[in-house]
Amino acid sequence: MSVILRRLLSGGRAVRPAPCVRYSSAAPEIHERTLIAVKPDGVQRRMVGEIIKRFEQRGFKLVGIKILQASEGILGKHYHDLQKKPFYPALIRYMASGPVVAMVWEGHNVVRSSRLMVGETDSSQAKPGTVRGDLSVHISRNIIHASDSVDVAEKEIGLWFHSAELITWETNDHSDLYQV
Ligand code: IDP
Ligand code: MG
Repeated sequence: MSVILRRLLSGGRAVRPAPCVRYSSAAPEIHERTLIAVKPDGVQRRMVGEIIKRFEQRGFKLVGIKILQASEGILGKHYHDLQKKPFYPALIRYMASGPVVAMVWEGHNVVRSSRLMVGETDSSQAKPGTVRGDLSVHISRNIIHASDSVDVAEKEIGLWFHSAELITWETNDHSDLYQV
């Protein structure tokens, strides 16, 4: 508020300006990352863009992305904990049935938030508004993977990506380029 405006509002009396409070423009540094993978059914159904859109709109930052035909070696490590499950062989066949789009997303609480965005493992139980709840119907074709804890995310990112494939980038303000 200008000094003149302050005087007017205070009936002409001189008013000591309010102490200037400086807010730091630097946002806290956020390093939490998670592995998101569009599974072969999601790629086949052309859902990659829809899924990226949701993560971008939420405000997360894409720091790694690639399309690959996952080997049985990588899938065996990725789903190591499920080896004894009856559906394990079918799961590996499904995950190897076509290309996967693997991504690393970064942001505040990204692991927890992305699990909520992805929804329940069983698509038939996944809430509307979630990726699985909106785009899939069955647990065996649930179109997306998201790491389920920060520790697991770190391991999964290390399994699917070389560190040189991950890009650390700053958020710039390009608003001057988009003024109409
Ligand atoms: P998540 O993907 O939600 O973390 P997990 O329990 O880690 O779920 O299972 C990994 C994947 O294994 C699931 O996303 C799904 O593709 C598959 N899966 C899990 N349970 C079943 C099942 O009962 N039948 C068939 N496939 C399953
Ligand atoms: Mg899991």
